[in-house]
Formats: sequence, C-alpha cells, structure tokens
Amino acid sequence: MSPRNRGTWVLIFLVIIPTLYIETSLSKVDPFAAKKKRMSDKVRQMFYHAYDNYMEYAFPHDELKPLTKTYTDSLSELGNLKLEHLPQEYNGSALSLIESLSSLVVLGNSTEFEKAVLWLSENLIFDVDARISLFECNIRVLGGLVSAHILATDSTNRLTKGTYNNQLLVLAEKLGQRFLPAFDTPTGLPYAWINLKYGVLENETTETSTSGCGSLILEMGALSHLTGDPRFESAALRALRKLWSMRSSLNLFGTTLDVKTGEWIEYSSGIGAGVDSFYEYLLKAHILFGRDEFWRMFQSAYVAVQKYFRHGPWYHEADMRTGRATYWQLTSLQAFWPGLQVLVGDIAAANLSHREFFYVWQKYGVLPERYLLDHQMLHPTEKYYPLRPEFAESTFYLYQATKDPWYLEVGESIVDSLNFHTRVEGGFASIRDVTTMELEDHQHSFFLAETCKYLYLLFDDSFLANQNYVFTTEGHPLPVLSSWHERLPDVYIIPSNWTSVKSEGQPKRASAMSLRICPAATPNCRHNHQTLESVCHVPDASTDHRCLTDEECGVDSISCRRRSCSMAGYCGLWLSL
Ligand code: DMJ
Repeated sequence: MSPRNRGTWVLIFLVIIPTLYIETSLSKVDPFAAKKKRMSDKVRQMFYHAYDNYMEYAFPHDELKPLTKTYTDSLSELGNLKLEHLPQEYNGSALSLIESLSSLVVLGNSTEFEKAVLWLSENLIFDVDARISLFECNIRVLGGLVSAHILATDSTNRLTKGTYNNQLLVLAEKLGQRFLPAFDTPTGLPYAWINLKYGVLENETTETSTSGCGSLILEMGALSHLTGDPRFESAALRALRKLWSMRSSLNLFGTTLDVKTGEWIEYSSGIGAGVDSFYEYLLKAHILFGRDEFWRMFQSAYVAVQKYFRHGPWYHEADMRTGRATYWQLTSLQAFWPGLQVLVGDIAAANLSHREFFYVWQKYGVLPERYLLDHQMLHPTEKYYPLRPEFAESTFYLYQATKDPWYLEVGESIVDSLNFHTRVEGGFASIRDVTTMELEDHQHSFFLAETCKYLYLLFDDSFLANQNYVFTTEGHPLPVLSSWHERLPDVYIIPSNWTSVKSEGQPKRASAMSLRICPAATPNCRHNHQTLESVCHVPDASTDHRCLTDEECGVDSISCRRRSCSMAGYCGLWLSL
C-alpha cells in the first residue's frame, strides 16, 4: 500500500468513522446534539475573540475599545451619564477580567481562570480615588468576585489545584466594606455614588434609582453568608425593606427617589431601565435564601406589573399612583422579563413576549435600545445596541424550560447577527445606530459576563448538570445551597396537579430551574378571578400562541378582555393602541 493510500485509511479509521459514530450516537440521544455542538463551538470562539483581544489590548484596564485596539477605564463612568467627578489617577480595575471569571468556568477553562485569580490576588486594590456607581460595582465587581470564589472552592469544577486560598473572597470582603458608608443615610437607602477611597463625597447627589436600592441583596447577602459578617446582608435588606414600604397602593414603584427624604422623584416606571433588576432580585433572593418575605414581595409586585404595565405581549410604563399608562416603549433591557417569567413558571407569557422581541430583533438585525410602540418606530436618539445580553438570556431560559428547538434557531440567529454586524478584528464592537449599523468603539464587560455566557449555555448546559444556580443580574452564577436557606419555601412543595415543564427524566430540583410553580390547569376566567390574582396567569388557548384570526386568541386572564392577533401573529391585548 502506498504511503498516500495508508494515510487515507488512517484518516478513515481514526478520524471519519469515530466522528460519524459519535455524531450518530449523540443524535440518537438528542436529535439536536450536532447543531448544539457546532453552535457552542461558535460561541466559545466568540468569547475567546472578545477575551483575547481584551487581554492583549486593554488588560488590566477596564474595557476594550475594539476598533482602535485600545482601552477605557470605564468603571467610574458606568451609569455616569453626565461624566461628573471623573478621577485623574485611576488606571482601571481589570473589570473585564473579573467579569470573565465565571464565564471561563462555564467554558471549562481552569488554566486561564487560575491565571486570572493569581493576577487579581496580587494586583487588585480598591483603595482608588474613583467615584463609582454602587449598583454597577456591586453587580459587576462584587458579584464577579463572589461567584468566582464559590466556583473556585467547588471541587467539581477542578479548579486551582490546591493553590486557592480564598483570595477572591478576601477581595470581595474588602470591596463590600467600602460599600457600607453608602448606606449611612436617614432612610437606609444607599447613595447611588461612592468614592472607593474617600466614601460618600461632600454634596453628593441624593438621587438614586429603584434598581440602585433594590438589587444588592444577592451579592451582599452571599458575601455575608461566606464571611460570617452580617453587615452586608443587613444593609442590603434594610434598603430593600425601606424601598418596599414606599410602594403605592397599587403595589407599583417609581424609577428614581431621594435617599435622604425617602420620597419618589420620578413616579413613572416600567420593567426596564432603573427598575428591572429590582423585580429580578425579589424572586432570585427568594430562590437563593429561601425566605417567604421575598416571595410575598415578588408575588405582589409581579401581579401589579402584569395588571398595570402589560399590554398583550408588550410592557409599557405607568404612573405608580394611578396605574395610568405613561410611555409606550419597548426597550432592549426589558427583554430579560421573559427569562424571569420562566423562573416563575409562567412559560406562556414568557413565550408570548419573547416572540415579539424576536420580531423586533429580526426587523433590525439586533435589538434597538428603544422602540416606540405607539408609533411602531425607533426612538430618534436611542438607536444603539451595545451588545446587550437580555434577549439571549430569555432565549436560554425558555429553551431550558421547554426544550423547544425553536429557541435554538433564535439563538443561532442571535449568534449570526453578532458575528455579522459586530465582530471586528479587535473584538466585538457596539452598534451606534441600528439603521446604518455604524459601530461604536466599545466592548462592554457584560458581553463577556452575560451575552456569551447565556448563548453558550443555550447550546451547552453541562455546567448546570450537577448544581442549581441563580444567575445574578450580571450573569454570575450563585449556587442554590440548602445551608443558605432558612427553610425550604412552601412554593417548592408541589401539589399533584401542578405542572413540570421539564421532561420526566430530569433530576428534581428545588430551585429556579425546577419550573414547578404555576398550575397546569387553566382556570375559567370569569369564575376564578381570585385564582388569577397570583403570579400564574392563564396561558393562551393555543399551545404555540400563533393566531390567524382574532377569534383564536380567547380571553385575557387578568382583565378578562378579548385578545387579538399582534403584528407578529401572536395573541395579545390590543385594545387602546
Ligand atoms: C448588565 O449590566 C446587567 O444585565 C444589568 O442588570 C442591566 N444592564 C446590563 C446589560 O444590558
């Protein structure tokens, strides 16, 4: 046999046959296995393109500028719209590296994770003259460190080969201590801004947002559980309870408030900017810490959202005092909501909204920051798409819940759009204007922490196989541990007529992904009004919500009004548009 022929046989026996064999056996178990493998490889490649370029051109600064292959020290700019009090001597805190830690674990890259831990433990300091947003620093830096610490100490991740000595927790604790002066207000509501070196600055603004006060409990609560120092959890809890006491008689909240007086400044709010993660943390805090208090808060808040903000598949804004609609806008940040509804078990409502977000995604190629629902057009100035994760996040949750391959197709189209429109030689760039696809020189750290992570988990969820996690609003996983639960909440005790949307073979999980909260049966709208005042509202009549005629849509569960077909062909309430 000639060497060339021998080479061909070697190729056939050692490469082609085993590959075909693996693919055939995989597809017997899961008909979409080959597609998932191909797509997860693609997403892995995207993450490393973003990460490697950050490490080459920006590290240890905060974020990468992918067009000019340089960096920005943006931690002090996050949420700082007027760019006030920018520091002179701040050289970054390796923000994108911290944000990448948990993603590296999800991708199984222990070598890079260990290198990062070592570098951070030797170099990261918080004694810097930088005025930062408490909210942003909490979700990105504290959350990144706390989550990575837990992952590093979990032996199943086979990380750090005995070299890990709680360095990340030490850093997290030091940062948490620097947060505490922000809570020193007459109300317990924290200042939105704090200087890491000097604490609250003189004449600091007392205006903050609902998210700024109500989205600290996961990270600060976890820090208290890990360190044994109760001050972090108490501060976050006191702020959350105060915020809760400020709800209107309709159980609605505003968007901005004053931390000294405890009075609302902006009475209009929705489920997007300034409020979004407040709702998210009520439910996730309940899942993580098992307190009924959080569940009760979430339940009332969720029902109020469904009653006053929801309009078919869309969510508008409303005045907290009257419940009257104010702004009719779809925003890119709102796209996290279907994911949250999956955690509640409200799959039908989640699917409905997700379809409409996808309709807008397809219309523009990505999701614009703001879309005017009443005019069916883009907001004149907010036409950007800064690589946000929310739509990918909801797609991941919906696929986990339903295993409907439709969501894999949606994921593929997100991946293709990102690669087509935003990938450049130096990383992934934001889009300045979705009508021209003009790019902006910024790769936000949440692209590494969230966008790539959720897309990867959509196609390869092996990270979730042995442990339940709650993902923080920045996509950092925190394990659901019974030792952190005061007791297993009643909501996980499953009545026999309640549904499980996961297949029977799945392990039973008392956590977010157990998806066993909403009853399967559809109560009759007219006769069961009491039942409807719960987080579980009635699914549409048809299973996939597609409609050809308005007649197919039936009656809305909460308002008992007739539904009609939306522009994307799904049932919704379209009464006063
Ligand atoms: C992230 O920092 C978090 O998801 C936050 O809750 C909202 N905004 C960004 C991503 O869009």
